[in-house]
Parts: sequence; structure tokens; C-alpha cells
Amino acid sequence: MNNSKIPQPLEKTKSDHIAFIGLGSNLESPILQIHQAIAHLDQLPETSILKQSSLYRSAPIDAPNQPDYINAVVKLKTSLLPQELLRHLLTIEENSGRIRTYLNAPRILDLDLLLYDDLQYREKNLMVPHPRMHQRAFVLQPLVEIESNCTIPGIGLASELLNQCNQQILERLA
Ligand code: PH2
Ligand code: MG
Ligand code: MG
Repeated sequence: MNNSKIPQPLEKTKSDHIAFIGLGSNLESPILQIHQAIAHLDQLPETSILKQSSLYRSAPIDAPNQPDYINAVVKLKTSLLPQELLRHLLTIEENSGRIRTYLNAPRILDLDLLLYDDLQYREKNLMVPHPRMHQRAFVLQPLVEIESNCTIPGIGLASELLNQCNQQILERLA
């Protein structure tokens, strides 16, 4: 008979999750802003970047008379919970100098929590999947670049949704 006891961990181990973050900027050297933001995401506690997409340039959607946007998507491994991750994203946005004015105003840095495992979450301050991501080529194209078989929970295959956005023109930067 084996009387040995299984050791109990002192703390409950936090488990790893997969999250996708959409990055966007159309003010104050957008390409630089995106590179800096990716570096800051990689420095978050309990978090590391698994993949990052190319950068893409596109005209602003639902926001006329603004500079073009630069967008990208990164895939993270994290043991932060969705609300913790959101808090960190807002802090990185604030530290970039972003000032919140009106809806869809031009911005130095936008960090959107797009996906978190297969979570479907609807609260006032956080919606996952991001509620408009499935209609936006500037999110779907970089997402499909790094995760070709990606499914948006409750919506469908990202690659098929991207085909429906073919009138939105994106330029992939070298
Ligand atoms: N973000 C918006 C509104 N419109 N258009 C592009 N091309 N890229 C964006 O990141 C973007 C936008 C609000 O978040
Ligand atoms: Mg956004
Ligand atoms: Mg945002």
C-alpha cells in the first residue's frame, strides 16, 4: 500500500490563458506607438507574447477626416484574468499619452482585448469577443495572419468573416 501523500501547493496555481490584443494608432508616430506598445505588453506580469502580426495601414473606419491608422494584433499567453488584463491595457494606453474625448476620436494608442480563450463576456466595461472585430478587416487580417484557423466564439471563422470585408483596403507594411 502506498501511504505517501500528494503534496498540496501552498497557493492555487493560476493557469495560462490565450488572449489576442488588437493595437491601433493614428496620432504621434503611429508605427513607433505600436512597436512601443508591443514591448510594454511583453513586460506585463504573468504574460508573454507568443506571436505578433505585421503592421497594417488603413483608412479610418467609422471616423471620417482622420489620419490613417496603423494596426496589428498580438497573441499573448497570460495568467491575468480578463479584468486584470483590461486594467493593464488601459494603463499602457494612458502612459502613451492617450486622452479620451469622443467616440472614435483619433488616438495615440488603442489596445482592445479581442479574444480570451473561448470566453463570451458582456459587461459594460468589457465585452469579449470585441463587439465589432468581426466586421473590421484591420482586426481580422492581422488576426488571421497569426492564427489562420481562429474562431470568434459565437460568431464564426475569422478567415470567412474577413472575406466579407473585402471592400476595406489594407496595406501591409514591410
Ligand atoms: N479604430 C477605431 C475606429 N476606426 N479604423 C481603422 N482603420 N483602424 C482602427 O484601429 C480604428 C478605426 C476605434 O477604435
Ligand atoms: Mg478600438
Ligand atoms: Mg479601445
